[in-house]
Amino acid sequence: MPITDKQRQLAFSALDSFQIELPSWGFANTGTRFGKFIQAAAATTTAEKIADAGAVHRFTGCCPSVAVHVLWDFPGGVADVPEVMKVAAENGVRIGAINPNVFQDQCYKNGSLGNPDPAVREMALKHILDSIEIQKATGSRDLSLWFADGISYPGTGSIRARKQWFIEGLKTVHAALSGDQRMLVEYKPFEPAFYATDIADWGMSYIYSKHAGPRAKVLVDTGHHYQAQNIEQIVAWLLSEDMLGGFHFNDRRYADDDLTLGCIDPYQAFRIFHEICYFTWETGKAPDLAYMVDQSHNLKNKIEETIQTANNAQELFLKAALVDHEKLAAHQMKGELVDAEECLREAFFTDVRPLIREWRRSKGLPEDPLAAFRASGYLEKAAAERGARNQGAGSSYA
Ligand code: RM4
Ligand code: MN
Ligand code: MN
Repeated sequence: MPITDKQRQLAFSALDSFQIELPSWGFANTGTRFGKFIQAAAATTTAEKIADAGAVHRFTGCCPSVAVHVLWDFPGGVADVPEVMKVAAENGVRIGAINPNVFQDQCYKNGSLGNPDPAVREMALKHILDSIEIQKATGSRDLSLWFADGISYPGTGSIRARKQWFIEGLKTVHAALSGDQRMLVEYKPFEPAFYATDIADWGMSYIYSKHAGPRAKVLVDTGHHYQAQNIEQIVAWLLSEDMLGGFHFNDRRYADDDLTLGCIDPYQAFRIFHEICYFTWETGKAPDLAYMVDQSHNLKNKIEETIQTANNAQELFLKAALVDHEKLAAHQMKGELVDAEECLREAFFTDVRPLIREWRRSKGLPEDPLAAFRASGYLEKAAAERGARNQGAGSSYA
């Protein structure tokens, strides 16, 4: 489809508005539960992770913030904030969502906020409240909550008691927020719990958020659904209820695979973005959402894969922004099914890459971020500096 001036304008403002946050953990040596394949250039320290995220932002121009995990990136708690902020500023990025970690320590075997032991619930709560202090000190808007809580065998816990403990805990968390801070409640159907996860789906996230208070919103991780679930319908519902806070983007084929966004099913991400763009068109205002990546880069080079992710996200968002909404709405109202569906297909199959290249040129960004990154020598330098240390990293599962 030939691009009109109006579309070019629309495309540029869509690209100007679209930013996606990178996870610090996406640059570290990660693996599957069977083992890790160590990369010489992978980041180990928080400073290295932030430097890598900064490199991605320099080449793509659409990833200005980095989500952090408190235990992994702030081992010293709030005392680490000045140093982390300094590194972020040096690398041209800011600190994004703060992710407390209440799933790794030994005490959390039977859960955190849903643990039957009040002392463990208290510990989890304290860690989350400490994380809010980090959130305040870094000026981050979102506290991103994911819980591994649940039970793995029928009868081994009270589902209703655990729900109640969660409600109490989340209310206390909410009460500690101030200013424009929000808390995002992520759901996941299974893993690591394999019988009943305490926040298993969007309905549970919604109910917990409602109990917690108005600053609590639902976080949709695209990998946290059963195969046949209609994610864009969940998105549309949450949007219409003003209960959607943001996303963890990744692609999947089987379960929570954490693959590159768009690599398996680009039409899925497009359909999600379409619901958002359609909502924006209808209401005249873009919803206030945190777009974040949550991927585990185990095989491909981590920085290259992150650049691919950012490129894919931009392309799919732009395609959704180019849907002719007026036309679509008219066809929907008249029940013109084929024409309505064709509106979506027309936009999805438009090659938006030339437009994105034009936009990049206009911003002084490289037209091809991946090629520019490869030509920069960043990877070779990182491998030389970090290689010896990474070689010594443990790679076994057990
Ligand atoms: C979960 C979920 C969370 C992430 C943890 C480590 O599957 O996606 O967002 O923080 O993994
Ligand atoms: Mn996630
Ligand atoms: Mn996940």
